[in-house]
Amino acid sequence: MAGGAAALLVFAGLVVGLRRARRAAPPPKPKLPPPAPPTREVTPPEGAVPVPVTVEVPRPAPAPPRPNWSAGLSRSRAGFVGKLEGLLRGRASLDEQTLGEVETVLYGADLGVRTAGEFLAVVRRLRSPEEVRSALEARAREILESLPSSVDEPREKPHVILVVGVNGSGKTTTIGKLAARYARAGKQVIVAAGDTYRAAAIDQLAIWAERAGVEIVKGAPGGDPASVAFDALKSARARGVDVVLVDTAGRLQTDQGLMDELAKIQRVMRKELPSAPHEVLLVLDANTGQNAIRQAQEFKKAVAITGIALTKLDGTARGGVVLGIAQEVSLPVRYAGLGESLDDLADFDSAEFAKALFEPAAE
Ligand SMILES: Nc1nc2c(ncn2[C@@H]2O[C@H](COP(=O)(O)OP(=O)(O)OP(=O)(O)O)[C@@H](O)[C@H]2O)c(=O)[nH]1
Ligand SMILES: [Mg+2]
Repeated sequence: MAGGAAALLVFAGLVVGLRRARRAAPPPKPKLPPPAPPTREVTPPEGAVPVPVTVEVPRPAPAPPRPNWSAGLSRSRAGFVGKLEGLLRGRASLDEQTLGEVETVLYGADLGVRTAGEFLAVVRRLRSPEEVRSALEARAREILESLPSSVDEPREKPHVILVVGVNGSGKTTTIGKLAARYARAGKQVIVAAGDTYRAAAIDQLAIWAERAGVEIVKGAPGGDPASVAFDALKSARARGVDVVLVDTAGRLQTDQGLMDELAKIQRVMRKELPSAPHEVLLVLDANTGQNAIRQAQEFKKAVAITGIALTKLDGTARGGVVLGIAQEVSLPVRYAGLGESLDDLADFDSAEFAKALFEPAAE
């Protein structure tokens, strides 16, 4: 009996010992993920203004092949400059009859009446037909170089570019090309699919974003373009993105409802970033000739356009419209579309443009 009790005591002692041992050496804890950062309020409290981060204005990398202005403007050169050349060839002097013919050519070109009038005044002051070409080239250059550039001051980050224009002018294509140039300059870019009217427009921008290697922020088709722009800005600010390019649906300058929508997009963006947009790029199709001047005048009334991207200069004889836009609307032409592929967007160069437009035709 005493032996059985001793065995029981030993067993009980063993159980207690084991329990103590377990308590002393707890099992290894499962590995936990690192603690989550404390959640931050992303929506600023009512009335608070986000702290601005001021940076140098990001620059897109240069267009990779040097733009061939001469080839790009060959059809425009054949237009009014070719006609002028034809009529002046073999004339001994700038007599009244010749000046009358020069006047007809100038006013029939897509220069706008102001530029046509100035060019005529320049020609009237000359002594011989041989001086016409270089005198007009010099005046064209002066007109283009006198335009103000308003985007050189340091701005808040991200640099926001709102892209507007009539249907089919080349907005989405220009955004794709610009996004690629900013990305090549080492900038982080978001494109915002603010054309929510057509699902195909969102898909088209997504294809350009992929080609350019940049991110896209989309909304639902039929959604509010202003909220897509707002979301893109919020996301860009949260992640330190450098450039936001906002696509918009094409709209006729005569459609007041749609023009008001542009102002709304601008207002809503300013709730997130009060200085946005830093650039409003009006995309004009050079083929539309003088109508492009009217478009610029009307868009300017709805939003503060800072510059123009003139597209399809490669396929038109109406490149002279650049001068009309510059003079009658007083807006700088920033970019020139010289083709349909990713690399076909050049910085507008006044000197190259004027030179190519007035270049003598190859004999
Ligand atoms: N040749 C040439 N074609 C261009 C240029 N820029 C755009 N295009 C063409 O013009 C057409 C319309 O371009 P989009 O970028 O879709 O124009 P959009 O302004 O976005 O059009 P919507 O969104 O419908 O208003 C496309 O076929 C482009 O390839 C250019 O510089 N040169
Ligand atoms: Mg588009």
